[in-house]
Amino acid sequence: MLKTAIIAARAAGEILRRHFGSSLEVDETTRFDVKLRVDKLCEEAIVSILRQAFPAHAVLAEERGSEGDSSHTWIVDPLDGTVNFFYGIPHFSTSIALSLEGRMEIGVVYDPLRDELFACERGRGATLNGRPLRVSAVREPEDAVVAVGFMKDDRTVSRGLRALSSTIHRVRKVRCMGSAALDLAYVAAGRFTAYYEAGIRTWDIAAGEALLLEAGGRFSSVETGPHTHNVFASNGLVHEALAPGFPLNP
Ligand code: LIP
Repeated sequence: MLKTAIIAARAAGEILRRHFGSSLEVDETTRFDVKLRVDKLCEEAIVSILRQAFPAHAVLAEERGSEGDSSHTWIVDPLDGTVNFFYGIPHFSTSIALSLEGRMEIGVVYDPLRDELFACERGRGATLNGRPLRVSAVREPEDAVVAVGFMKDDRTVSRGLRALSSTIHRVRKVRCMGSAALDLAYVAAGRFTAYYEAGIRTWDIAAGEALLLEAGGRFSSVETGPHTHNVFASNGLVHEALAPGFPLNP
C-alpha cells in the first residue's frame, strides 16, 4: 500500500512539475483561495492509481469529497499549497494518507520541485528519500521555529493572527509557508519545531500527522466541523510550553 501511495504521489508530482510556471486554468476564485484545473488533473491521476490497486477502499479527496464506504480510506490532497503554485512560489506538495478505521497507517508527502519524498508506515518510522527522519531536539521555546498557516476565512485568519502575535516574541522565528502538509513534514524532519493552523482540512494534514507521529512528534487537534480541525503539532519537547499560545477550542 505504501508503494502504491508513493507511485500515486510521484505521478501527481510529474503533472505539477509540468504545469508549474505555465498559464493555468482557474476553475474558481474566492477571497483567500483559488481552485485550479491542475488540482483536478492530479486528483484524477492519484485516485485512478489507488482505485486500480484497491478497488474496495474508500476515498476522501479535496476535489471530490467522500466516495465509497470501507474501513480503509485514502485521504488525498492532490495539490497542497494551491495559492503558492498559482503565484509561481515554488513551495507546494501532494499529500496521500491511508486511514484504517480513523487511524493513520500510511503517510506520503511529496515536494515535486525539490524531489523530496516524506513517507511512513505506522510502527516503521518515517523517512525522507529513504533516510530515517526524526523531530528536532529543540527544548526551549526561544530556540523554536514555528510554522503558522492561514486558512480561507476571516474567522480562522483572525485566530491565526492572535496566536501569531502572542507567540512571535517567544520563539526564534515564525514562518508562513502555505502548505500544511509540508509544514507537518518539516516538523517531522526537524526543520520546524512546531506548526499551528485553525480551520485546516483533513486532506491537508492527514499524511503530515502520520509522518509526525512516526518521527517522534506530538499532534494535538480538535475537530471544529466536517473534515475541519484546529491543529497544534510539535517535536513534543516544546509542546507544553507553546500549546497555550495556540488554542484548539472551536
Ligand atoms: C492550503 C493549506 C495551507 C492553508 C491554505 C490552504 P490547499 O491547502 O495547506 O496551510 O493555509 O489556506 O488551505 O487548499 O492548497 O490544498
